[in-house]
Amino acid sequence: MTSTCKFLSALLFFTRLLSIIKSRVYIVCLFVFFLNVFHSYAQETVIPEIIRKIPHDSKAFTQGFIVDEGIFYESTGLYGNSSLRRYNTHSEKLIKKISLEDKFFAEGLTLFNGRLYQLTWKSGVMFVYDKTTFEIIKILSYNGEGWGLTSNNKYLVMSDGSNILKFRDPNTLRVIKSVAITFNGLPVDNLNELEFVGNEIWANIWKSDLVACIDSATGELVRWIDFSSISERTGTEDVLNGIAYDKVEDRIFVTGKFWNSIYEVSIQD
Ligand SMILES: [Ca+2]
Repeated sequence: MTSTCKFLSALLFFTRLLSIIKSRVYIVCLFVFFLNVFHSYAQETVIPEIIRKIPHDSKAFTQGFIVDEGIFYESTGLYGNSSLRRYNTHSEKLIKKISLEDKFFAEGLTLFNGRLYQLTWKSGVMFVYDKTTFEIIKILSYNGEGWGLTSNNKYLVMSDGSNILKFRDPNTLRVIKSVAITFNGLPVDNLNELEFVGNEIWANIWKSDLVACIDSATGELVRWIDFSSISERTGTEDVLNGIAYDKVEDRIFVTGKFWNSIYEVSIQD
């Protein structure tokens, strides 16, 4: 959104100057300045294209979303309605679902070393499940809130609603490093659902249709993806909150809380 604001601010600034400056030289210089700002905006923001739509349970309060071997795994939230579920990439019909105790509000979900890891919002509890049976193998604990979760072959990466991503040891949850995400020098808060896509971490920004693409090595925000053209958002709750990457077939899927569809999308680099 910062890019959009910058673009609109630049347009307004440019228009005002045109109205008060009569010199053609200045006008030409200002026009070149405006083109540079527009070029920067266009470079930093990418618009996705829909490849296909897949039905999604419109009662699912999506908090975590992954895909593995043609199977979606989804974590849904809310007290008294949190779950872990599995279904294939052609239908929302559930293959397996378990419900969490009413006291837990489920959050992010990832797959690491053949096990599913599921966060909870304010309980400081992370459940570790057998991927096939959904049996709880162990329960880990952490301080602070749990929002989004993803992993590579070494770390779990967690968000907590701030602009900080924490890289944690998968066995102990010890914080190995914390990275502050900024854009144009300003913190990018409300980092939520996460997904490793190659060497990048994609993070959707709570209550927006924007996804920040972050270099996982440096923490640099390399570009935005603006999903407003496909978002089913009508208010502040039904926001985009599911990003799943199929690294075998290089496919991206997105969905949101209470959305009717999962969208397989194409993103141009
Ligand atoms: Ca995800």
